[in-house]
Amino acid sequence: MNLLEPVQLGELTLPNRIVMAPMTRSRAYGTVPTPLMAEYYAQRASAGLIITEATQVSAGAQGYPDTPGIHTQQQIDAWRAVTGAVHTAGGRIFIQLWHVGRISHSAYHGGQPPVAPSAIRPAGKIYTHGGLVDFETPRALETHELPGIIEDFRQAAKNAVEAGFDGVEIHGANGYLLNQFLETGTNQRTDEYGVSVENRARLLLQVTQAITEAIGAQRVGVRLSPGGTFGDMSDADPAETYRHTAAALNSFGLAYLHVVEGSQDGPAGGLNGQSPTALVRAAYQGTLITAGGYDLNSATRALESGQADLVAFARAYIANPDLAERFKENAPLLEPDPTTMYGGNAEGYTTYPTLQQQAAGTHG
Ligand code: 8OZ
Repeated sequence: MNLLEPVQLGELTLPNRIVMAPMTRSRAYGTVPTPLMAEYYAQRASAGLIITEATQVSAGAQGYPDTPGIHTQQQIDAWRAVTGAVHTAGGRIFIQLWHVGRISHSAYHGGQPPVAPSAIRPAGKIYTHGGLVDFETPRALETHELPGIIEDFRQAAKNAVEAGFDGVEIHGANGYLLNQFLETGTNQRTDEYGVSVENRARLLLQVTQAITEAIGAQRVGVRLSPGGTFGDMSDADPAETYRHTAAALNSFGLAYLHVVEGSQDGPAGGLNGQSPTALVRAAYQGTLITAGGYDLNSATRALESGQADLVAFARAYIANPDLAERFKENAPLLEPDPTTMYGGNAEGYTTYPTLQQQAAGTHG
């Protein structure tokens, strides 16, 4: 098994097992995708699958500057240009559906506090258009508000299909709303969404149920980050939380489950010595994508050992639009410029050359 072998993902046949991982780049126009974003994703169409940057399911779901949404007709129409460009270039693209929960600020919500499972303030600071400020204490969602959150995810998934996406990935990872419900450090609820792992997983599973009913399970993936600490996350027993959650996702017949190996904040922990991917592999019977600092060799080992079925690459895809070709040729990779990661213009976004352009000196 190697990265360049085809794989079936739902009803799609991917030409290789290389996935472009979801990455926030903060280059939307407000919350509307731009033609530059279409160019950026189309440049990366030789990936087996592209997963877009995290995208708000509602206005209230935002927590970073210039991240896109998929809840207005203008956003849907702008995304259609992105999916059209990727398909014309021969690619396949899922959109990552996102609600940030407490990782936000009242500046994004007309002065209202962000919402979360419980009123627990994250440690640290947050970027707003006004600069870096302290996090605020979020407002705990009322039980009767949760059907509205589920409906926002369901409608966003329908909008994604209207916009021409091949599928959606539910963002259950990295400390955002669905992850906040899953873990005990952020969920102190006493209703049917708190205390037991069955209850903490309920919102994620209800969102998954609503979306799979709306657009078909073969077009739906879920991303999890077992033991991750990004977003000031913690859980009393992450091994059990994620074993239960991964096992509960078996029944849907999803296109895939996507596991984050460690996070921007460092390695995952608390999993009884298991890696996040190994823990999920043992509990989940379907197709598994693993992500987190892989290179060609470690990714090949992950496939050969049966740890995962596909491997997602983030940093490598920032600076190497033709990553699949580079892997095929065993060619050196370019390094991303950290100063152009978030926000700005084409520089450090669509300006990284392909191998061919590099050789001809015609680009970048
Ligand atoms: C880094 C900066 C902004 C957002 C994630 C959506 O970690 C993100 C994100 C990461 O999933």
